[in-house]
Amino acid sequence: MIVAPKREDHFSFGLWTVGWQARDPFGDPTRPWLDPVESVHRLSELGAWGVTFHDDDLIPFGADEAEREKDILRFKEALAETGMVVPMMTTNLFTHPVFKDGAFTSNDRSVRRFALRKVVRNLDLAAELGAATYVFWGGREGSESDAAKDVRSALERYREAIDTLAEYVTDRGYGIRFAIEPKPNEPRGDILLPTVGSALAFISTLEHSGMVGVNPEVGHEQMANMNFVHSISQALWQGKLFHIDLNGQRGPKFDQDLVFGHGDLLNAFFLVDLLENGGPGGAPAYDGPRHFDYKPLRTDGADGVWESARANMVTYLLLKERAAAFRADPEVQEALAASRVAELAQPTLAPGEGYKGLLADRSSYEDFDVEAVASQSYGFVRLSQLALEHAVGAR
Ligand code: GLT
Ligand code: MN
Ligand code: MN
Repeated sequence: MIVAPKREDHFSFGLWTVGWQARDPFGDPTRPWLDPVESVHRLSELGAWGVTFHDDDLIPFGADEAEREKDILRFKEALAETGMVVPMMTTNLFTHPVFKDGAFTSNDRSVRRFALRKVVRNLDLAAELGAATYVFWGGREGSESDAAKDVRSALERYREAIDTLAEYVTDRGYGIRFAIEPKPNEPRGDILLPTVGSALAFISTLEHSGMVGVNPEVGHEQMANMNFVHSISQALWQGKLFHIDLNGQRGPKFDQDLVFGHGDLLNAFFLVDLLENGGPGGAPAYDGPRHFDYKPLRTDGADGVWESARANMVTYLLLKERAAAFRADPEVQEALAASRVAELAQPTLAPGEGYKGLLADRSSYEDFDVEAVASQSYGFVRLSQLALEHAVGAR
């Protein structure tokens, strides 16, 4: 049975996703401009809960104050009419040619100052609209030539930018948290903070690190050949999963931004299982928005835009249902026990033991039967197959 998305599922979409006119590096747009007001209404009708956007998605770059006010007002009316919320906002620091060498890390200092001002302006709007999270995707922060970018200085300028903006938000009492979105390449040849791991390491250097987390995107991590479930697990383990961009990708190639699940389906299954059942006692491990950052296929018309929006949500819900069935199956529970998956949560040392107790324990080394333990089977194949059978609905 196909499940219907509801507000309580907390699904959100970027205006730039359904609104993508399908311009790519080789071809012109295949779809007309889509009014953000229409997107809010259509997404709401489909059962979504929120919309997210870059400043320029709503207000064209360079618009005067009167035009800006008008665009914001119309948008607010659509939100009020539908009850849709704005859980996240972000800044376009990549489309205009002024950002061709980056924004916070452009070699040109005046560009860096302009970028900060562009963000500050939109942060005020984010606070006004009640956005809890502000995303930083540094698509242009990077280089094509190692001769052209002093990467250590670039990281220092990145740090300076995020700390300056964090101070602004703190001083204003906005209560907004920042989420850095990693990507390995495209549009730059190499982008700074290419993976979740790099972003987490960078965040630990910040003065305001407590209010900065990550916004990992399925496809971006997979472009770097990373296992998204591992990346998300580490972000959760460090308490840094502030937001998530769900979509699909088929291996390390250009950023496909497919519908969620239309890439690595099994990894999507385990991701949903982690988000929904990976918390203490099987509770959700993540309670933020289930945000889709995808592109409706360039081949499709308006029908495909709304069909793909629906597909993202339905796929998520189907996988959630499948993951619940997987967890509830006694055969799976028995297989998990046989594979000793829960045993990993048990500390390696006994309470208060320390290395001295370990050295005194002959069973840990002198009397340890290496060959017997080496010959045991962990039964991981059976467990994996059970997961697959649940994922495809065979159980
Ligand atoms: C851009 C990018 C996305 C980011 C968006 C936020 S913009 O479309 O490809 O992955 O999440 O800036
Ligand atoms: Mn992407
Ligand atoms: Mn994204």
